[in-house]
Amino acid sequence: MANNYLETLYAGWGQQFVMDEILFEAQTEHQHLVIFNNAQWGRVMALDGVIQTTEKDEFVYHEMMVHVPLLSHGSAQSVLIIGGGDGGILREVLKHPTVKQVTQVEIDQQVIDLCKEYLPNHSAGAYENPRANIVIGDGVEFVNQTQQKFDIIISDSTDPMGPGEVLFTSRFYQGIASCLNEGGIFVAQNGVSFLQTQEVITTAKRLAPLFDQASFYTAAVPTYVGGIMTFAWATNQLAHKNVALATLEARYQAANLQTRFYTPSLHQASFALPQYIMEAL
Ligand code: AG3
Repeated sequence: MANNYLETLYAGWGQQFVMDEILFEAQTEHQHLVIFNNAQWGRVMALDGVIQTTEKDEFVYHEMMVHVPLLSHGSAQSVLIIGGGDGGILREVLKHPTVKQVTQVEIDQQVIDLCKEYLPNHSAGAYENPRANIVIGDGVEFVNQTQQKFDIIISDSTDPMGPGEVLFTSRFYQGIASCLNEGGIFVAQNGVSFLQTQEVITTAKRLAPLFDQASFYTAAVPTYVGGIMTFAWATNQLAHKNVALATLEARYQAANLQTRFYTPSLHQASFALPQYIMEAL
């Protein structure tokens, strides 16, 4: 009989998957990692008891985390990715012809190696792209030490526990502020807002003193259960949040993007927040 995988992110409730086949399971240097096959979602990767990505719905998250900041900016040349070991963010970033150089700082080499092997469609060759520069290391140290500056910084972390915890601290956000180019944009996964409301409040409080604008946008990612996923957004260029639809459409066309979730209209709509989040902020 097949084993079941029960997500342990929340006390008292969690989604469950039938593991038709376990492709890889191990305790890496940093976290517990499992990749399995499921009839509904295809290959699934989980870290420390939390579903990170599935073949079927990864495009929702990766497109929204990449195309919203990149097309809001319009001429981003340099991008920094923190985390994102499965390669989905890197793959989407490299679709942008304006981007000359992408640096990715991932703490766990094994996540990259295993995802290349068992989730090959996530990175889809992106790690071999000459525009990509991969650093194995600590994201907090990197942003506080680098002399480089970036137009876009994307934090594709786990939830704020285990290795991901430091990627929600003021020290990390200070480093981000110091290595973001003028007019640059920072985005970060910020959990499922209905269940992780405190995370949204804490992030807003920590980003506010460092940027002229700290805000959020959302998307419903099916396997991040519990409602809408919240993405933190921070910039000193206020106009980036209100780019005209025609401009977004022109940039989308110019980049020749083929997307399955992202559209310029959805981009604009994603900044509309439910009242319970507005009140919490
Ligand atoms: N990293 C973010 C997973 C967040 C899951 N959290 C949750 N369900 N509340 C995904 C990595 C994909 N590249």
